[in-house]
Amino acid sequence: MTSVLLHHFDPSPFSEKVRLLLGHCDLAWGSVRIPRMMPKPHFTALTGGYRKTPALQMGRDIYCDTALIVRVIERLSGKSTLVPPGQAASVRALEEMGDRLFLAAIPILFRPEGRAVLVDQLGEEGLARFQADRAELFSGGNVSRPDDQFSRAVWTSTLEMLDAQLAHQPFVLGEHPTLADFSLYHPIWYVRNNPGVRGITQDYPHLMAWFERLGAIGHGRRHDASEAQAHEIAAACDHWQPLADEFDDSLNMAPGDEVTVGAVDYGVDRVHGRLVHISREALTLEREATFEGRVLGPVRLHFPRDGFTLSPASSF
Ligand SMILES: N[C@@H](CCC(=O)N[C@@H](CS)C(=O)NCC(=O)O)C(=O)O
Repeated sequence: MTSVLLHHFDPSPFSEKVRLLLGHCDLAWGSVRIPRMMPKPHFTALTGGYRKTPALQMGRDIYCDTALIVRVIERLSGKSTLVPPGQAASVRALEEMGDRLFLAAIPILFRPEGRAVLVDQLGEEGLARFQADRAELFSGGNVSRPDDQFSRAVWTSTLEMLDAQLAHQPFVLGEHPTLADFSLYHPIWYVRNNPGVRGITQDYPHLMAWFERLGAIGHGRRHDASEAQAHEIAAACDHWQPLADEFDDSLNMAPGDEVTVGAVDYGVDRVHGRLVHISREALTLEREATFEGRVLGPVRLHFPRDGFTLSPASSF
């Protein structure tokens, strides 16, 4: 099997969602650490400008956004319990709840006690650079940087609901972990990782027991790989990953068309390439990757359809 590489950085909550899932699925994976903020020259050489963390690489195929990455991992692992057939809609809805909870977590990290820890970690100047980078991340999309009011409206009520649900069952949708659990875990992990604000997750005993159960899964069979090695692996690979479904031509676009793809929420930088495939769940385009003048060859980028737009290149 082509090796699986995760491009990520340690404190990244969306990366933790994937790391834990890789552990649960017992897949061997290469950990490629990337910078926490722009510029990320090795990473964007592969992604064509997509900047969000994480991305999953298999040879010359790069999967962007955890909504798609978790489904790629689910298929590789053959674990049908991750999206039980009778609960696919519930799993999807809870994944979206996890995304909202992540947004609600951000202002919590910037409350005075959380901010003090960030200053310890990054220094005042580092934190200022981090905030400027995230202001840029949240510009131009349909989701603006969340504020404290949003956070207070969403955080407590969501944790209360989850705690009540977990009083009846070990995992969010029953006896076994599903993708919903991994999607809801990481925003709580994000807050719990900051000792200044960790306490606000404490008053939910069932939720905390669930959190410990999931955290105990760990990251599984992880080994380190450098960004340069990830480039070598892409350049040396001689095959593509399979594409799902027939080409969906309902968007009046055809394979080979010059297109751009970008997220609609935040981190909306558009990636330019030739259209390869439109399936029910993914958009795939191909582009030539180069790094510091060296040709790495063609790479395919896969994005979820939901949350991304595809446009003819001429319209930009
Ligand atoms: N919808 C994206 C969200 C990913 C996301 O927001 N990741 C954060 C880090 S946890 C990010 O990209 N931050 C900016 C960066 O890493 O440059 C996904 O599910 O992958």
